Amino acid sequence: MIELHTYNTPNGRKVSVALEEMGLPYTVKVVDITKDQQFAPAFLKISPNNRIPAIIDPDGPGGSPISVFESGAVLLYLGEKTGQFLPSGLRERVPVLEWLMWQMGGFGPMPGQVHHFLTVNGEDQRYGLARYMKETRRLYGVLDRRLAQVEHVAGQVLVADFAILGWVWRHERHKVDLTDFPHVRRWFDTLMARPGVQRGFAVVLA
Ligand SMILES: N[C@@H](CCC(=O)N[C@@H](CS)C(=O)NCC(=O)O)C(=O)O
Repeated sequence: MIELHTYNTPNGRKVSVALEEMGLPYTVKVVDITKDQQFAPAFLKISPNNRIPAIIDPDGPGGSPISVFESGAVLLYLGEKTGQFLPSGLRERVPVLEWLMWQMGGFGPMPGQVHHFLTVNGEDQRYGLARYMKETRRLYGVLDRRLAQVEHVAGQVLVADFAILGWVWRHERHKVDLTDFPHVRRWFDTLMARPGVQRGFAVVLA
């Protein structure tokens, strides 16, 4: 059974959602990042960047175990392994890769900075919070315009949606009102109504 090493965060939830949607059996190994468990030598062996999530698949390629870190790599690995939520044709795969990389490079790091600066006080907070809230809203605008044209970011529901969903799930925490982004709201409500997504958010990760 796949071991999911994770915690109750946007990046951590992407993978529990994907595993549930794919119907893959897995066990959860909680890595409590509030207690610095991400620095434990055993975890660093599978996730050298000391960040969750990571997985160990005992039944990896060729039948031998493999570990994967970085949530985007984990999602692509699981999509490739199962043939689900990741198209095989290159033309269909390109938008999945585009929107997955868009999430990994921006729509995660930027709202993550908002979460951080909300915990900072006074003058130290002002510039950082204004900068990252502005950039986060810009990214929501990009996503909203995309979702005005297509039902899901790459057409049908695919791993890129799970990656982005992990962060939109936290929109209240980074102070974004989805009524300002109606297409994101429609997409978010549709995905959150899926039984697999609901299981992925319900599994205890802390
Ligand atoms: N690019 C990484 C980012 C992972 C990441 O930032 N994880 C956070 C929780 S959401 C973490 O483990 N933080 C622990 C730390 O900062 O030491 C991924 O997508 O897997």
